Amino acid sequence: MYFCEMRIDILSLLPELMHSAFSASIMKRAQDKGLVEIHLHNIRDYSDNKHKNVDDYQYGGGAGMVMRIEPIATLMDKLMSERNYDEIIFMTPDGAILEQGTVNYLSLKGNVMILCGHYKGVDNRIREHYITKEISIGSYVLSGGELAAAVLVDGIVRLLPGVLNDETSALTDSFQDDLLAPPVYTRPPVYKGWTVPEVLLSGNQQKIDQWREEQSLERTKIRRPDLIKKQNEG
Ligand code: 6GU
Repeated sequence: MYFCEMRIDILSLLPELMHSAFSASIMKRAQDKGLVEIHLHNIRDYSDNKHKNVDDYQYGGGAGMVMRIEPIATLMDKLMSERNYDEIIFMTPDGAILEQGTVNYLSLKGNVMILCGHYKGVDNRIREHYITKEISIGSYVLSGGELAAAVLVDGIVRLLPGVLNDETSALTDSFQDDLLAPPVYTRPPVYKGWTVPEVLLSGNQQKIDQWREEQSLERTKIRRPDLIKKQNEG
C-alpha cells in the first residue's frame, strides 16, 4: 500500500459555499480513504477587532471594499508555523488561467494553501509577501473565489493515486494529451432509432482504438483548434 497524503487549507469569508463540493462522491471518498485532508477556515474567526471586520475602504478612494491584511496574515502565520506549505495560492480573476498542467503539478504537492478573494480584492501586501501562485479559472468574473477554489481542488484530488477506482482513467481524460476525449456510448445499442457507431460493437479492439484516436483528433480540430496549435508549437 503506497502512502500519499495531501493537505489542502482553504481560507475564505464564505467557507459554507464549498461544503457540498467536498462532501459527496469522489471528493468525499478521497477524504474518507485518508488520501487528502481538506480544511476550510473562516477568515472572520481571525479578525482582531470586536466587530470582526474583514474588509475596509481602500486607500486612495474608490468604490468597493478591500479584504484587510490582519485577519488573513494572522491565519496564514498560524498555519505556516504548523507545517511548511509548497504553494500558497490566491484565487483571483486576474491570475493565470488554470490549465491541466497546473492541476497535474499541484497534485504532486504535500501541503497547499488556497486563499479565496472577495470584494475588490485583497490588501496587496498579502499577494506580495505570502502568495506564491495566482490562479483564475477563466475569463469571466465570479462573485468570489470559493467556487473557483472548489474547481481547482476537485481537479487536483481526482488525480491523487488511489482516488479513482480505475487508476488509468485520469490518464485518458481530455487535456491530458492536449486532445479532447472521444465520444462514449452505453446500452442499449438502439434507442428511438438512434444507433451506436458500429465499430464500437465490432469487438475489433485495434479498429476501436483507431476510431477513438480519429474522433479525438477530429473533435479537437473543430472544438479546440488552439490545442492543436499548442501541440505543433511543441
Ligand atoms: Cl479565481 N475568482 C473570481 N472572483 N472570479 C473568477 C475567478 C476567480 N476565476 C474566474 N473568474
